[in-house]
Amino acid sequence: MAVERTLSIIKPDAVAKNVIGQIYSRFEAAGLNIIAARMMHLSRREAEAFYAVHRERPFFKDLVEFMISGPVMVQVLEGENAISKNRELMGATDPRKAEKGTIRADFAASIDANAVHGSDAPETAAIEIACFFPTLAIFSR
Ligand code: RTP
Ligand code: MG
Repeated sequence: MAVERTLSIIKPDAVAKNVIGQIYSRFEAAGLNIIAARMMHLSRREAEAFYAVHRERPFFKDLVEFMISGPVMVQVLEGENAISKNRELMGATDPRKAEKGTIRADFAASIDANAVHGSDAPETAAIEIACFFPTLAIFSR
C-alpha cells in the first residue's frame, strides 16, 4: 500500500455548523494524519480556479457561489491510500445517496452544500495541494 497525500476542504456549510472537530476526528480515527491546515475565505477567482475542471458544467456558478459564501477549512491528509480512504469517509457527492456513517450522510444537507471536498486522484491531489500550501507549510511525520 502506498502512503499518499490528499487535499481536503471542509466547506462553508460544515464550518458554519461547527463540526470541524468532528470531521477531524474521523480523519484521525481512519489513520489519516493532518499534516497542514489553514482556514480561509476563498475569493471568487480562487474558487473558480480551484473548480476550473467543472467550468462548463451547469452547476459551476452555484458551486462557486457556495464555496465563497463563508470560510472554509483546508487541510492536507497523509496516510495509506489517503485519496480513496478520504473519499470513503466523505461518502457519495449527493448526501441522499451517501452511505450511513459517512461525513456527507451525517453532516451535509444537499448536493450543493455537501460538507467536504476531497481530491479524486494522485495528479489532482498534487495540483490542489500546491494551490494552497507551499512545501514549507506541510509537516509530514
Ligand atoms: P468534490 O470535488 O467537492 O470533492 O466533490 P465530488 O468529487 O464528490 O463531486 P464533483 O463531481 O467533483 O463535483 C464537485 C462539486 O460540485 C457540486 N455538484 N453539484 N448539482 C449537481 O448535479 C452537482 N454535481 C456536483 C457538488 O457540491 C460537488 O461536491
Ligand atoms: Mg471532485
